[in-house]
Amino acid sequence: MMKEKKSFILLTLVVLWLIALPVKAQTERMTVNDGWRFFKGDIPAASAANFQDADWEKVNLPHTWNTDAYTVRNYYQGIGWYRKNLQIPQRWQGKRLYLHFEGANKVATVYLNGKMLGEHLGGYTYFNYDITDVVNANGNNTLAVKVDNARMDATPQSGDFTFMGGIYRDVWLIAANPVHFDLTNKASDGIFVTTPQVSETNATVSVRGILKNETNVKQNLELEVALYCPHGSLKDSQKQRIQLKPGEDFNFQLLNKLAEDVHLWSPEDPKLYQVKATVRDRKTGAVLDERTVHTAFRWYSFDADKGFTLNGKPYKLRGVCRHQDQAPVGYALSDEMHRRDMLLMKEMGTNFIRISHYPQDEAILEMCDKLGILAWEEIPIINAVPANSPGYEDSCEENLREMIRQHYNHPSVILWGYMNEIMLMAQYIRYTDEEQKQLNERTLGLANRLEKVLKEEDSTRLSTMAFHGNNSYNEIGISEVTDVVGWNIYNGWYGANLADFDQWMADQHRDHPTHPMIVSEYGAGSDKRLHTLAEEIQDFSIEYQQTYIEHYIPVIENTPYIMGGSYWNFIDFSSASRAEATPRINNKGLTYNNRTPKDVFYYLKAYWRSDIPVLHIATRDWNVRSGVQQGDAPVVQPVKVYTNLPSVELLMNGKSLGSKRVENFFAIFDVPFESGEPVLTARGTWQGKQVEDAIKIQFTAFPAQITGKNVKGLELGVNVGSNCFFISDVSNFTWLPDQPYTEGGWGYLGGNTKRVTTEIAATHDGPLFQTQRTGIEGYRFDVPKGTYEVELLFADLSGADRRAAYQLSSDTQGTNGNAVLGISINGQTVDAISPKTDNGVFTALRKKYIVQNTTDHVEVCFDASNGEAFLNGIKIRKIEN
Ligand code: GCB
Ligand code: CA
Repeated sequence: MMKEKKSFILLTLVVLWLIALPVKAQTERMTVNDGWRFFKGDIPAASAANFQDADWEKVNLPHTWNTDAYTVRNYYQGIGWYRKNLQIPQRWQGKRLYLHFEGANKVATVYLNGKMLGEHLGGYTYFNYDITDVVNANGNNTLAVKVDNARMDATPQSGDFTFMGGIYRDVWLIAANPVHFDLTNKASDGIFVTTPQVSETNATVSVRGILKNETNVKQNLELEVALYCPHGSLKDSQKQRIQLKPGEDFNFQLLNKLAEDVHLWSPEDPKLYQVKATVRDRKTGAVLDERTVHTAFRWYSFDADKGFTLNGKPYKLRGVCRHQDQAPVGYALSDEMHRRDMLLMKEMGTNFIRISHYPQDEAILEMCDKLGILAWEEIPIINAVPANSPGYEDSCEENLREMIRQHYNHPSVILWGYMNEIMLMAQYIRYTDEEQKQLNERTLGLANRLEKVLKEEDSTRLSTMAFHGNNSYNEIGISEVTDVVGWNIYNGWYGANLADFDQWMADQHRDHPTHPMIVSEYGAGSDKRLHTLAEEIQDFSIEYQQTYIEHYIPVIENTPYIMGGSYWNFIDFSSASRAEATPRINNKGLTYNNRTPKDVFYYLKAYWRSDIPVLHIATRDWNVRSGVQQGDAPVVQPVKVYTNLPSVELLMNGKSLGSKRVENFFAIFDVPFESGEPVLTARGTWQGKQVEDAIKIQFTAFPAQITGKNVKGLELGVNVGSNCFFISDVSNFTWLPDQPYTEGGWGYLGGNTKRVTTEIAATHDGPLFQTQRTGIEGYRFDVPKGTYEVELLFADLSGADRRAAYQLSSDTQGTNGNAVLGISINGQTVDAISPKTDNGVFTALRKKYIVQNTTDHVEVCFDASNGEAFLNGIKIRKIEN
C-alpha cells in the first residue's frame, strides 16, 4: 500500500514536471508567409484591426506587385498594403515574441492590432519588432503592413534596375524564452563571431553578444560557447557564470583558447565550423536559449602590386555580380531559386561574388559560405548623393549598420561596400562650379562618414566602392577613402575599344600605385535573336559579347595588380527603363533571365574549371542558323568550341573537319553548311579519356543569286542597315544581314547604316527596326520573271533617342526629318508614305506590295522629299501561281 502510494506520487511528479517543461527550450521560428491579403494603392484606414479586407487579393509571400516591370517602363511605384490574421500558438504563452521581416521594398510601416510597431527604411535589409506586449491574449491578431517603393528618403534614388515593391522575402514569427540572446540588435543573429587569430595550423574564435533577462526575477545562469568541427565533434568550449538582475542586459565576450589542427576555409575546400552559444539555468541545467552560427578559418589580404591572397597564397578573384529578379515572379524568389543561382555560379568556377547593388537573401550568403564563394556585399548608394534630401544620409548609415550586423557571421564576406558610380550623374548634369563643389564635398563627406561607421561595425573586414571609368574619383579624393578600389569599366561597350580597358587599369596602377584594384564590373549586352559574322561594338550580337569577355578575362587573369573581377551581370536582369534590343531587360547576363546559360557561360567555365573537362560547342544560342549561298557551294561559317582541353576535333555528321589547338580556351572551325539538320560533334581527350559534345543544327541556305532554279518557294528577308542576322522569336524567320547590290545578286543601293538603342513600338521584333540605311536610293533583287510580294519595313529613327541613363556614350542619332518617301517598284509608283507623320517616331511599320515582274529584276526605288529616305528591312517572296 505504502509502496503503491509512493510510486503514484512519483508518477504524478514526473507528469507534472513533463507538463511544466517548455516544449522547446530554444528560440522557435516559423514563417508567416501564408494567407495574406494585398491591395495596390493607399488605404490609410487599413492599419486598423477591424478593417474589412475580404475583397482584397489573396497572396502568399514572397510577393511583389512589380512584375509589370517586365512589360511597362513606368512600373507602379507607390503604396501597397498587406494584411494578415496572425495566430499565436497557445504554447507560446509567457514567451517573448518577435516579427522578423527579411525584406520589404522600400519603406515598410508595420501595424499589429492597429498599433504601429515602426517604420523601416531600406528595401534590402532585415528588420524586426518585439511584439510581446502588443499581441492579444486570445492568440488572434491582425497584422497590417504598408509598403512604399516610391519614397526618396530611402536609398536608392536611382539606378539601372527595377525597385520592385512589396514584401518580397520571408516573414518570420519568433518566440524566445524571457532569458535569451538578443534578438533586436538590428535583426542580426545577436551573437557575433570573429576569428582573431588564424594561421595554417591553429586559430582562435571569439564570440560576443548580449544576453537579456526579461523576467522580473534574478537569474543565475551559465553561458557556454562551443566550437564544433566540420564533421561534428566538439573542438573546444568555454563557460562563464553570470548573475542577471531582473530586466538586466549582459554584454559578453568569450574567447576560446588556441585551437590546433584547424582546417582552413577556401573556395576549393569550404570547411565550416559551428559555434554554439548556450545559456542555461545554473540550478536546473535547463537550456534557456541556444544560438548556432557557422564560422570558418581563413585570412586574406589585398596587395596593390601583387594582388589578392587567400590563406597566404596568391588568389585571383573570379567573380560575377548578381541581381535578384526572375520573370515572372520578379523579386519574389523562393529560397531554392536563390540557391539555384549560387549552384550555377559554382558550376561555372566562380570563387567571388559582388552582391550588388544591395544586400540579398540569407540563402545567398548561406550558399557563399557553404559553396566557397568569397563575397563583396554593399548598400545601394548609386549615381549621386542628393542635396536637400532629409533623412537620406541617416538611412544610408542605418542600412550599412544593418547589413554588416546581419551578415557579420558569414565567413565568405571579405568586403563591405557602400557606393556605386557615385559621380555618374555629375557627368550628365551641367552643374555650376559652386554646385559641383558642394556635390564633391557632400559625396566625400558621406563617404568618410560611412567609412568610419563601417570600421566601427567591423574591424575585421575591408571596405570598398565601385567607380565608373572617370578620374573625378581621384581628383575629389574619394578613391582614397576605402581599402579597396573597384572600377566598373565598359571600354569596348559604351564607346572606346577593348584595349582601352587594359590601358585604363595600367594608367590607374601607375598613377595610384597604392590602390588595390578590382574590376568590379565589365560587361556587354547580347540578344539571342542577333548573330553576326562581322561584329560591331554595341550590336547586341551574341558574338560580340563573347569577344568582349574573351578580351577582358585574360587581362584580369594575367595582370598581377588586378585583384580579380566581377562580370556584370550573372543574369539578364530587370531594368524597366532600359529600352535597347530587349526592352525592360539589361541583357549583359551570362545567363538569360530564366537562368539558361548563354554559350559564353562555358567560356568562363572552361577558363575557371580545371578539375573537370569542359567541352561545349558554342552555338546553342544560334542553332537555327542561316547563311547566303554562292551557287551550289556550301556556306562556310565559323563555329566556336569552348574547352579546357589542349586540342579539339570537330566532326560534321560523323566526318572530321580536322583538329585544332585550343587558345584562350576556344577553337574556331570553318564549317561547310548546307540546308538541312547536320549534327556537329566536338571531341578531345581529358586525362586519357575521350570527351564529347554534340549538337544538331537547323541550317537554311539563302541564295546569293536568285535564279529560275531556286526561285521556287523563295522568301528572303534582309535586316537592312545591319551586320546582324535577326531571328525573330515570334516567327522563327531569319532576316539576313544587309549587303550592297552586286550584279546578278541582291542588295542595297546607296545610303549609310544607322543604329539606335531605342525601344521600337508596335512590334516584337525591335532590333530589326533599330537599324536602317539612311539616304538609301533603292534595293534591288535580280530575279526571274514572275509574281512577287515585296515587303518594306520602316521605323523613323529621327528625333531624340530616348537613351537609358546608363548609356555612357552620347553619340547623336541624326535625323530623318519629316521625310515623305515616294516608293516605286520597277519604275511604277506604288506609294508615298511618311512614317513619322503617319506613325510617329520609333514605331514599326510593315507594308506589302504585289509586283508582276516582267523584267529580270525587282528594284524598289525611293524618292524622298523633305528629308532623307530610309529603309529598315525588306523581304521578297515568290508568289506561286
Ligand atoms: C554600371 C552600373 C550598373 C549598370 C551597368 C550597365 O556601371 O553600376 O548598375 O547596370 O553599368 O549595364 O550599364
Ligand atoms: Ca534593320
